[in-house]
Amino acid sequence: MTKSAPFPQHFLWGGALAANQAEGAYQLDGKGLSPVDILPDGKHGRKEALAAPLKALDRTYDYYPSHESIDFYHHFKEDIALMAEMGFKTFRFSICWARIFPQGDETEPNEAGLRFYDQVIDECLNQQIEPLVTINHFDTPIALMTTYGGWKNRQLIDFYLNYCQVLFKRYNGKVKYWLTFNEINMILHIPLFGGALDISEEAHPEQVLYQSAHHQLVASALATKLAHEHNPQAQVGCMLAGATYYPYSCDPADIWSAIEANRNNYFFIDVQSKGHYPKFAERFFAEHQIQLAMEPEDLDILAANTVDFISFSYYSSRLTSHDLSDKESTEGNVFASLKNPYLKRTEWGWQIDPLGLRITMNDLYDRYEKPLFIVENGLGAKDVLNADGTVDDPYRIDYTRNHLMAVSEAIADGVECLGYTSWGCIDLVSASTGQMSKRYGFVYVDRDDSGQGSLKRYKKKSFEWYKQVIASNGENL
Ligand code: BGP
Repeated sequence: MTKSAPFPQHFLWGGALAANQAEGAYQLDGKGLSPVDILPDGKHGRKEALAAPLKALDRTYDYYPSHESIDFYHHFKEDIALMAEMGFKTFRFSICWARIFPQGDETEPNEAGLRFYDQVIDECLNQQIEPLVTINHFDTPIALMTTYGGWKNRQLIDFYLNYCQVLFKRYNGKVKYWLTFNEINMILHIPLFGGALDISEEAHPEQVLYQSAHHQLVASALATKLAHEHNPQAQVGCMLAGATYYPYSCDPADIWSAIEANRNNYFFIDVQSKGHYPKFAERFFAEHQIQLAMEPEDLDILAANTVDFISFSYYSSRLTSHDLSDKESTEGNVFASLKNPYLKRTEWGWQIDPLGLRITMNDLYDRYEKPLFIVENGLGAKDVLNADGTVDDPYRIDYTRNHLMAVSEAIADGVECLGYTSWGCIDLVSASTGQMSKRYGFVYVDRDDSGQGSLKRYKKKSFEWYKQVIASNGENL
């Protein structure tokens, strides 16, 4: 199949992992606890623990998937070599805050934690792979939740900036692309991951969530400023759990519901990209009795330090209506969506909508006119490792091909796009289920849902396919 528009010459092809779902080694070399480290898997109370994390801290579970994960901590050389073999131009990974500042609030960093990332970054550079670093991917140290209450506390801005300062200084000249917060809008939906928050006992949860979001938005703006001070060439991006909401029907009430749902998502990027709170926020805050506490300089900080590019994850479009009561919903990337009769679904009920990626890209570009970077996209599936060590995953090839076709269409539409990093390019622990059996990778990792397996890596069929896609710069999809 051929693409419909050429990908730009220096398009950053690659893949993405996150520390909390891949590294393991959860207490090694002085690391403090991260949110995932207190969570069991999906079959043993993950949802409940996410909803009331402070209670989860008092409990002991049989098995914590993140404690070993795929042990990227000890396999990173082998894994980055596999990425290089596929021809990756970039590798998106995150730094675990609790490796650098185990309690989050220390003044001096943990040298052993930094040494790990020195090696990861050097290994990328040795292989001519551009590191794309997420500073905080669902990874605010647990100690900042227990001691300070998480991001609802303004002091976290200072702790975060101290952490950023260490990274920007240490990796100056080595890392050019930074993302300040993974899926910043997720704070509203998974407060533990997004903001180290336990809102289960809060009298007015929405107030807490938006106040915490404000702190993150200020922190993100100040981090952008700091990154540019260290290196004027640095490129700092925001990161959104993207996906346009469609209206269920042409009933104007449905159209309005979709507009509101989309605004709820754009809210964050409006601030990070345009530098101010959107006008619609005023009414939303008033109607929801939300009053943001701000310092006098906050609005200036937001205005002066907007992001250089807009990155986002895309798994599926979403569907909404003014009346949800009589309609069937389906699973998705945390956000609820109605079932779209025009779309097929994955084994986990996530709807498959490549055209939705083109729509989302056009929406984001029309609204912000800044380069986009697709930093997560992929298919979670139950792969089977054959006796001869092969894995046939034509469904993943189809999914990725169709989404890349949509990217090329969006580029032809005039959208600037810096690159594409496939999510979980090497199998890792799923964020929602805490299980290994939801696999995204081009590389299979021998590990099962109970933590058994050799951790040996195997190339799937999609590995060779993606390799030739990159080698042809997207000519051969
Ligand atoms: C995004 C997260 C990722 C990743 C992905 C897939 O929201 O940024 O960390 O996990 O979703 O989700 P899951 O692992 O639940 O299939």
